[in-house]
Order: sequence, then C-alpha cells, then structure tokens
Amino acid sequence: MTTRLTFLVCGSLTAALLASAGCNPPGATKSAKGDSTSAAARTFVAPGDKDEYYLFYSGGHSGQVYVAGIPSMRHISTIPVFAPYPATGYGFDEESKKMLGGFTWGDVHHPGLSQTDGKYDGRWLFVNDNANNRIARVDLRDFKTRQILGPIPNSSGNHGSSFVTENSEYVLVATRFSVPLPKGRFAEIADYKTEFNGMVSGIKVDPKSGEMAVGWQILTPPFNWDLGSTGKGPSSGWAFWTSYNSEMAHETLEANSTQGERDYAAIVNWRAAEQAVKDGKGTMMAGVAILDPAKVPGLMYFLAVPKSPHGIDTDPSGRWIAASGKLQPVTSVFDFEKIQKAIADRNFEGEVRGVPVLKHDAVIEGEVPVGLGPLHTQYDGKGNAYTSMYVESAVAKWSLPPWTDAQKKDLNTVILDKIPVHFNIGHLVIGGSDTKAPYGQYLVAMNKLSKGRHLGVGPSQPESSQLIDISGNKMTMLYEAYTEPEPHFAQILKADAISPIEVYPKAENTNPHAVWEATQAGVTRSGNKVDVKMVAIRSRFVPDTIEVKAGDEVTIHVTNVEQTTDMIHGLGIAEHDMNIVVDPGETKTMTFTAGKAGVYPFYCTNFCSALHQEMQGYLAVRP
Ligand code: K7E
Ligand code: CUA
Repeated sequence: MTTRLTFLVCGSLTAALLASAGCNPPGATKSAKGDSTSAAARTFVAPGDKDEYYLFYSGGHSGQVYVAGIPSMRHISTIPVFAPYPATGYGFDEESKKMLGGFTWGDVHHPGLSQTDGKYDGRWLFVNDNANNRIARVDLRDFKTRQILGPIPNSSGNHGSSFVTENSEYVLVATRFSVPLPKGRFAEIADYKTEFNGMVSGIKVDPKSGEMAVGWQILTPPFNWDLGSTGKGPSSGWAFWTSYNSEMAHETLEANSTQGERDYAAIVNWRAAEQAVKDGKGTMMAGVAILDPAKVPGLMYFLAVPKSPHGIDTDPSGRWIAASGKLQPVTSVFDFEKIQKAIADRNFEGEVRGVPVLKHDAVIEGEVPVGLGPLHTQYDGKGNAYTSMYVESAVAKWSLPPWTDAQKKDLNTVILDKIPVHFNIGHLVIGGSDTKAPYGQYLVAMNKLSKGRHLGVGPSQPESSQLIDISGNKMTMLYEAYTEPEPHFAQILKADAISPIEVYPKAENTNPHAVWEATQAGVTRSGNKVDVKMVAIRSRFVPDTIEVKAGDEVTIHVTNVEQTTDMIHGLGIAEHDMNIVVDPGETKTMTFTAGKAGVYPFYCTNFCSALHQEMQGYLAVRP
C-alpha cells in the first residue's frame, strides 16, 4: 500500500463509503480485554524458551527484513538487504558493498519463501525492491543476503514480486511503473499511452545454488501492475497479477486512474513463456528475450476486476483466486477451472492490444461482500479465507467455494467472522497460505497506523502488527507488537523447518585472504596500496598497530578465528566511517583511503568478552 490509498480511500472520493463506517469505526478501538489473561498465556514464551514460528516481515523503505518469533512477536533479528546496516557491518565490507551496487536504500514489500512441491523448503527467502527494481535472495542457512539482482533491465518499479513458483523455478516480477523502453530512452510523458510499457519478468532461480538471472520478459501495456500470486494444482504453471490504471493515465492518478469501473488482472502462462523463449519467439532488448503477447498467443490473458484491485491470492488448492477491488466492498472469487474453459472456448469479451480479455461472467464464482476497502486474502487450508480491509480496519473470515445454492443467492452468508484491527490493515499473513499446506494457526495483521496505542514517541510513529489466533471458529486477538516502517507483507515459517548454522566452519572458509594464526597476520605494501591480514580473537586484533601514509589505499582482511556461537567481533575505525562485523569463522574485507595525518584508534564494536574494551589498536597515518 502507499499513502495514495490513505488519501484516496479516506478522502473525498469515497465519502459515501466512509459515511457508513469511517476510517476507524468506533467499535474498533476497544480490544477484548476480557480475554487478556488467556491471550497472555498463549503468547507467553518463557525466558529461555523458543517461539514456534519465524515471522519474516518486510521492512519497507528501511530496505531490511525483520525476523520475529510467533507467538511472542519478539523481534529477534534484522536482516539487512537493500540498505547498509552498521549493526552487522552490512554495506561496509567490500563484498556487501558490491552487492548493494552504490544504492543506500530499497523498498521491500513482499518476502517469498522458496518452495519445493508447493511447500516451503526452508532454503531461501526472496524479497523485492520496489524502488530500484531489484530482487534479493536471503540464505536461510545463515540469514544473510547472498545475492541482489538488478536493477532488472526493461523494468521499472518492482512491486509485483517476489512470487515464487511451486518448485522455485522462478521468482515472478511485474512492474508497477511504466517507462519508455529500453530504459534510458527518452519520451514525452504526454505520450505515455504509446511510448511507455510495463513488463512481467521471469527471474530464473538455479535449483542448486539459488543464483538468480533474468529468464524472459513479457511486454505489457502501461498499466500499473500491483500484486500477484502463483498457481498450483489446476493452476500450476500460471501466475496472476492485478493492476490499476487501465486508463493509462500519466498524471493525477488518484483521480485519473480511478475512472473506469474495472481494471485488468493479468493471467500469465509462465511455462508457455519459458517455452516460447526456447522456441526463439523472443526479441532481444537489453540482453533479455522479450515476448510480445500479441504475437505469441496463449501467453497472457486479461480479466476485468472491479475498481482498482490490489491483492490477488491463489488458494491452497490452486482453484480459487480472490482479488479485491479496494474501492468496492467485495472480494471477487474466480474459478481457475472456468478460466481454463473460457480460454479453451475463446470466451472473450474483447481484447486490449492483442491480448484477449476473458469474459468476466464466465469465470467469476461470486463476489463476497467482505467489507470496506478489501486488500489482501490469506487461507488457512481448512476452506477458509481471510481478507484484510483497510478502510474498515478489520479482517473478515469467509468460506471458500464450493458454495451451496442458498449461499450463492446471498454471499453474506459465507462471511463467518470479523475482527477489528488497529488500525488500517494492509497485508495479513497466515503461515503457508501461498503453499499447498497452510499451518492455519496464527494470522498476523500488518496495520499501517498505530495512532498512539503505545508510549509516545513523537510524530514519527511505528506501525502495529497484531497476532490473531485463527485455530477456532472465531478469531481471537492475542497480541500487538510495534514494527518499524513498513511491514507490507510477511512469511511465516515453522521453526523446525530450518536449522541455521551458528558459526561458519573453518573448513568452509575459502577466502584467499583468511589468516588463522597470529603468525600469518601482517601488513604488506606495494606502491601506495597497503594490504593487512588481520586476526580477530578474544580479546585482541593481530596486528593491533597499522602504519600507513596519508592517501594510501588501505585494505584490511579480518578473519574472526572463533568457532564459538555468538563470538562476533567488529572492527570500527575512528573518523573513517568504517565498521565491519565479522562472524565466527568468517573473513571480511574493508577498503578505504587513509585520511589526514594523525593517529586513529580502532576497536572491536561487538561486546565479546570481559576484556572487550581492551580489544583495540591504532591506525597511524604518517604525513
Ligand atoms: Cu498491499 Cu506493496 Cu503488497 Cu503495501 S502492498 S500493504
Ligand atoms: Cu571483540 Cu569485542
């Protein structure tokens, strides 16, 4: 979500909608205090005990991913991805600096866990950067960012990702913003409709290493692709995205992109795209094979969805696809079996730039009147769906089809429960909702506003994330945690699905600059280049004096020779804006230019032992 929605939905355009409920319905401000004793017991994780689940939630424009435990909702760790993070030295050492590619921020929206056979396999977490068109892979063996791919060519505004296919063949990506292509070409903004294009990209994932590369791209009209999801079961091999701005407006989108009654969802046959590229049907642009869906029939279909849809989510069976029009109080449920039939029967209601538009009535199963401002839907694997409602500040629980005739006549009857959240929910997450086997125990509501339900911290307020028990018929509010901007989406993983390492085994360290003994450490010079091989061990650096000349290019390779859990050493150098943090068994490299003449202390930045304060040294810079 963006602030756009805040103004749009809570603004004048939908005054009529709001008149009935308001942005924060009065009933929504009170929590079920009566239940608080049992809620406390259900979320209490005693000191020393561990949580049952990981919650990986996006840090939005912080560029990071946060890790919390469920049910305690305690923040455990921050995984820096698209932005430097001094706490772990990320973005200061040469390896991570290179991955960041000169960018100092990103905008993480949708974490996606890798899957095998439609279930989480605990290998990787993919996250997108909406701002700089990148996608990153975090390795769940060590919770470190291992690759950042991008900026993705021919693609601008990587919002519609990271949607992982059933066997992690691809991470699928669609563009939020359209630009003249190839990137770098200038066109008048007034010529938006004819000169600008969007793109759907298949990011190929190496099944062994997880290494990502751009596989293929499909050219689209300049709609603003929004959220997506991948198919499974009957919809295996397909993917779905919503869009807004089918009006193809290029200014004042708040008004101009909301004129039409419907916008288009894209239904993409990614297996066919892969095949078409193999068959040589692509045209190269910026090194990528681009497919034109008008020339390669069967790749892409459009489907009209009411009123600026946002979320689109495939259910665990792969048959039902729920899309929510944020300006209309219903969630549209599409039947993939009907979609396939409509495609086979060529049951179209027109076309847009050569892409057939499926007949809406032929593929819709029903419109569930969930409530105001519906955005995203998650599933518990027991036949129930849960839709977040931004305007209403609530979550609605409803039953998926098949519905009885009586239910079909009045879909109000499929709504089973509603719970208020505080306030203005964006995404919600149920563990495994995007797999064949959801856990169905907890739901986390990621709310855009906390409105001071916490100790005062000045005008810049955190978001709030609320833990809801969904194991019974009725949803129960359990806990409320404050989260830094801005959790869009999250993934929940069973704790026992992974077993992260605690040290890097010495035998695995293949860094050519690693040194394991004090006797191997030292300083060498060639010209104005100074190379330092340094050992870090409780509680000293070897060497602990380094002498250089002003203007020298200094490279320090630090090996933390510890093989003990949590024995981390940092190396911070005064007035050089340098701090790297080295985990046990790891070697990291920092490179900098020695500053003005003088003597600069360096010290260990991670409290590592009783003599941590003594872990220091001097960088002597001769004039
Ligand atoms: Cu709804 Cu970027 Cu998925 Cu924000 S998005 S909420
Ligand atoms: Cu090493 Cu503190």
